[in-house]
Amino acid sequence: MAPNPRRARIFFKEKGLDIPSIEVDLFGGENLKEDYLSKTIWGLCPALELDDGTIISEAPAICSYINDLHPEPPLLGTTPLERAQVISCDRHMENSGMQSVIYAFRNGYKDFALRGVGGREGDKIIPELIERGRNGIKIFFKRLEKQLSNAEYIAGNFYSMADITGLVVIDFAKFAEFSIPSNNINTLKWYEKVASRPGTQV
Ligand SMILES: N[C@@H](CCC(=O)N[C@@H](CS)C(=O)NCC(=O)O)C(=O)O
Repeated sequence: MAPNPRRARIFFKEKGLDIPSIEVDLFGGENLKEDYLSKTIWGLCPALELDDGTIISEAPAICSYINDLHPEPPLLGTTPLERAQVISCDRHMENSGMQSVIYAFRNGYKDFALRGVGGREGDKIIPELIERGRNGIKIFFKRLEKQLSNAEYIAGNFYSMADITGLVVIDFAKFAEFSIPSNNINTLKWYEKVASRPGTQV
């Protein structure tokens, strides 16, 4: 159910690639144990391990690497401007959308009482931040609706990594009991289109 590994899985599937994966038990804290930390000191998933043992962490870095090796279909745009728009929108999906859902979900999740921040231990959850997260999700939905009133997809009139992150954020928001507001017609139309793609069924 973890959203960031899902971003990478969808990206691979959209590229038609079958990349073997190993599940890491985040709820059980496997990502904080020596085995996983010896691969990536940041303790976060996903991480892509190459045949020579090199590790690439951070979903957008993994996607960018794969996109350069397998340019078709293009998921980061086809011109420098499109690429800039995709990266910009992807970051907004993450910083404004994903971060708000994390605040709202994580700070109310008792099993993570001392895991308030991903990838490390010892930070108490802060229930007051739930409200900040919930407010952030509302603002995110409003802004996404506006963004999608200008073009068919989040970064323009082409499907991209930003749509993958947007979809993943919205599916993850269900854990914080949020769904697309019923009068956000542009977002609902967009969601139907991206959620029904064969590549997103992971
Ligand atoms: N910015 C990172 C975020 C990675 C991240 O936060 N991953 C979560 C899973 S969705 C994680 O590994 N959490 C570890 C934890 O909760 O301790 C990315 O793009 O990959």
